[in-house]
Amino acid sequence: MNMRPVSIIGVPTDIGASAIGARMGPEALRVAGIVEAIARYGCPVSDWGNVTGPLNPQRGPVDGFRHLDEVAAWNRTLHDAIFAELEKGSLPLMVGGDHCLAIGSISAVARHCRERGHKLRILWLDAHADFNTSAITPSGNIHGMPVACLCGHGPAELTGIGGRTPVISPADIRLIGIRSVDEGEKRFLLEQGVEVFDMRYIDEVGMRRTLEMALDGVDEDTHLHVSLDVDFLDPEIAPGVGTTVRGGPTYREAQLCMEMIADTGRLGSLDIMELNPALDHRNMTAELAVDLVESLFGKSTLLRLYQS
Ligand code: EXY
Ligand code: MN
Ligand code: MN
Ligand code: MN
Repeated sequence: MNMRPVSIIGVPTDIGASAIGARMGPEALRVAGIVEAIARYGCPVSDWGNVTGPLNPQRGPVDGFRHLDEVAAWNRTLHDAIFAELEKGSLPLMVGGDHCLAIGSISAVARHCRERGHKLRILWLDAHADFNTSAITPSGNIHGMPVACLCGHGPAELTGIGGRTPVISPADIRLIGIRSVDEGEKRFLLEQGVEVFDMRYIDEVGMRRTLEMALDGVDEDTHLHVSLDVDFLDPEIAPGVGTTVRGGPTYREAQLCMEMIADTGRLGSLDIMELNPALDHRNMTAELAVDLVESLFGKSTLLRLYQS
């Protein structure tokens, strides 16, 4: 179970998306009780409020990118905020906000790992691969590009945050739950050798085997970063997101995924992204995300103790 103090950092922006609303995600997660849920499992937790950045100008793409300057500004701020938390020995929990912001959080995590000699493993839980570039994107939306940017494919403003390009190698990341990938993106993923556990794979071998594979090699020197895009979840249980795709993990599959991550004891940082309260029903998606966070922070471990 995690014993590090958890630091919540809200990032109220939808700067990397074309649909607006994810800017309200941090507040919806607070209303759903994210702070209390973590505290319940014995973790010290502080909510540091929200970082700030440029407003969303709602412009169209320029040279294949929507809002590049603004996206870069938010991510630089985030890198600094999250890096400072890691240096204090805290476990940063970024609540978004759209998924382009994982460029900033993971740049900070990768720098921390580099400087402290930790191995890095990223689990990217998403319906999408987020591996587009300006040359192949169908939308110009940078929330469809963060994994590519982190692997060094993107504009210098986004690929070098934290002082080194590429920030990560494809070998550091596992994509899980994927079921919507653009044609050019598919080819690029294959070419770069990114390991993808798509829904077909999960259907065939189950969530348990999938997580065993995705966590293979994680040891006591590993910093485990989880980047949860809530569109990972089936839209029937998680409608509050702008980019729903049918056929995602069920409630129990998602819980098992979180429980197996908790069992490693290596969770070092976490992003919860893309929640769009304007599309939600009675905050149910935020409440589900909080439920999953409880499992990540040891809910099932406690149940097992009671049972034995
Ligand atoms: N692949 C599509 C695009 O690049 O426009 C959709 C990306 C949606 C990204 C969502 C948040 O994960
Ligand atoms: Mn560390
Ligand atoms: Mn995503
Ligand atoms: Mn997604």
